[in-house]
Amino acid sequence: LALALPLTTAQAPAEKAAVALGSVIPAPSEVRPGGTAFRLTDRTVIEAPRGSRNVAERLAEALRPATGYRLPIVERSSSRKISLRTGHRDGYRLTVGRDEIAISAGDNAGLFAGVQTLRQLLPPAIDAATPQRARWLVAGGEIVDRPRFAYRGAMLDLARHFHTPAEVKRYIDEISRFKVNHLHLHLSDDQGWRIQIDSWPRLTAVGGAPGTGVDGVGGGYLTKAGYRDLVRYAAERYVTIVPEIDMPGHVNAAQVAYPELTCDGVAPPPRTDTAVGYSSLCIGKEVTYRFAEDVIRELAALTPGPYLHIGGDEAHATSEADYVAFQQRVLPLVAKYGKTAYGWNEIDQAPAAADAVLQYWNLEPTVTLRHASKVVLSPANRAYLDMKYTPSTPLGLSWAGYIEVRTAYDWDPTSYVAERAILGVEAPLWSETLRDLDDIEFMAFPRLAAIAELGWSPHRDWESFRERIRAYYPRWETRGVDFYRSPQIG
Ligand code: TNX
Repeated sequence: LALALPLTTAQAPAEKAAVALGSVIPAPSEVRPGGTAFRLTDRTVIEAPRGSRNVAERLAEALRPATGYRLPIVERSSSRKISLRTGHRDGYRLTVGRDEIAISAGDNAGLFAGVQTLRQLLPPAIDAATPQRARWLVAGGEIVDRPRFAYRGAMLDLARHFHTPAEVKRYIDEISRFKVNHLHLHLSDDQGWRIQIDSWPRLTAVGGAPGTGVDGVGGGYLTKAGYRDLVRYAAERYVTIVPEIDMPGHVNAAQVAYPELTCDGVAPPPRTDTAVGYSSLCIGKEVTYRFAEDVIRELAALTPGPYLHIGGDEAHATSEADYVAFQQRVLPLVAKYGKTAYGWNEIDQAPAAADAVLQYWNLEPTVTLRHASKVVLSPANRAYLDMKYTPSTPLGLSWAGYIEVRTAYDWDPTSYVAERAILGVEAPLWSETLRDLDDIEFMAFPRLAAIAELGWSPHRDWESFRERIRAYYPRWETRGVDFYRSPQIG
């Protein structure tokens, strides 16, 4: 299978088909091509210590379908091999020679990142689901790589349209290839409630019923068992799930299920439109805090990761004094159950946000931190994957502008706030207009890859990114990912 890639190594004629060592997204920190290529054959083995068995399995699972090779996982071997090793280092190091591809890293997450690099160094046919005739060459040389920011995130809105666990898993597969290591799930909003809470069962019985969602299309929710399964699946790919329950606004679905959560005790009508900013919990009622604490406690118990997101955005139906009073009581509840509070940038109005992580979604080019000291950047006019690419994009919204691929790529996180305040970057995908996985993929790719590169790579170079994305297209095509073919990429 002769794949005409624009980026090839010019080392030896026999190695022409190898992908250039640096043609990887996100761009690695250091790339040193040289030496002999490695050829993957039916005799190649995967060598890994017992403690890295999970990474070895992910690697084998990535390579077996298209090669048709057995690729046994062993603890020691003198055969030609791909070896995984943990030791002392930040990030990972990948060396390719005639007899061995060696990936070493400080921990399994680092090894997994190295494995994602290796996948992109093989020809695109490696992503096929059935055996392909191909020379599985990897160009010789060395990559030394480490993340710029600890948090590289994506967000999926399950509330406006529910997306099934199978769809979420497919999304995890795709984002983890770009070394994204957090998936934030927006689990409640005015239109629906998507996570089982035992102490408030009507939240899902009513808020997750068929027909809950924008336009009354969809419905559904995650049971606790389904949620735990997602957390485990994500963890096997070194992705931490960050759950979000949005309060004190965006709560209409909860109030439909439990009218006592409104001030007058009257249930509002269910909503299937896309308006925002009209609902609020009742700040003066004690039941509000029983509700918040029960939800936070149950969610914390489902969450092995450090962060619990409590929303806090667009609370236009809550007065500023009430908003601060609410956050002063609720933010500490997150700590009470052992988690770091995380919320949209509005929570910074409350002094209790001092220990919280802010997610910055506003458009102003400067972030002013009043109380918090850590921020995840998601400026809506750069990082929002639900904004249309151009006026003619059939899906998405445009309130924050149009975001072509270059707009998503060409910005510097440190122009918003000092580097030491940045925990990372996240690309949110709100799903008012998105019903299925094809819709999600079309809006996410290639822009998610742009945000992932900003979060990981020390350098940013549009021309280089453009070429690497262009070279990546056959991989999405092979996997049936419905990405947007931007005229900017060519
Ligand atoms: C604003 S940005 C919202 C969401 C909408 C989104 C649509 C933010 C924190 N809240 O409620 O879904 O715009 O782009």
